Amino acid sequence: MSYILYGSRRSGSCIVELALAEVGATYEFRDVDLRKDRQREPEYAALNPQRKLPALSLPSREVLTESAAILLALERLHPEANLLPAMPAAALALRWMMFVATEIYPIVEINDYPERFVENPPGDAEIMRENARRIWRDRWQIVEANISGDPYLLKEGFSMTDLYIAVVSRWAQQDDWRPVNTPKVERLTRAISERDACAPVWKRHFA
Ligand SMILES: N[C@@H](CCC(=O)N[C@@H](CS)C(=O)NCC(=O)O)C(=O)O
Repeated sequence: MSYILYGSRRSGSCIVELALAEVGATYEFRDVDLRKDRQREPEYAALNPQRKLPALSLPSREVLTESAAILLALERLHPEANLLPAMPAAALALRWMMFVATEIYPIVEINDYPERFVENPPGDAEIMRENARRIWRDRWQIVEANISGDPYLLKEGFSMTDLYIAVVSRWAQQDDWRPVNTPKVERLTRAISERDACAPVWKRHFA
């Protein structure tokens, strides 16, 4: 049996889909349309009580959630795919994947659903969203300053952290800001979008 990925266009499921493509796994994609709030429905909540994407059902039918945990699991399940380099470079890759997963990714909920975080929407929600975007930009500049490779994060070459950076960097409506302020992130993202395994997936999500 193959993997089953629950996802939606341009969302965190794209990170997992890119990793599945990199390891050469077959998978079935089940669309849970975020634009129609399908992740809130009971059927999906039974898979992920947090009602967020992505979720990945493993061939063993264990269901995993949390994008970073899913990538770590895929790395362990498919060691031949080299999603991580050898130590000590792997430690750096993990450091920056967890930075994006824990310090940047959560901000997208404030950007996309600011009304969840304020008592008086819509006025307060807009202020909340603007603050979220400012913090978002500050944190991406930290990532930018720590990209030591070219085009990838590490000078040792590609790692799964590059998939994570490429997808999350597309969010929060920063299309004008990004190229000017984070050119290394842009170069890395372009390289991911052009990798043989990733290109078809990237096109489906971001073309
Ligand atoms: N910590 C989770 C965050 C997942 C997450 O925020 N997913 C977003 C899509 S990119 C989502 O499903 N949002 C819907 C919602 O908040 O209602 C992970 O890394 O997988």
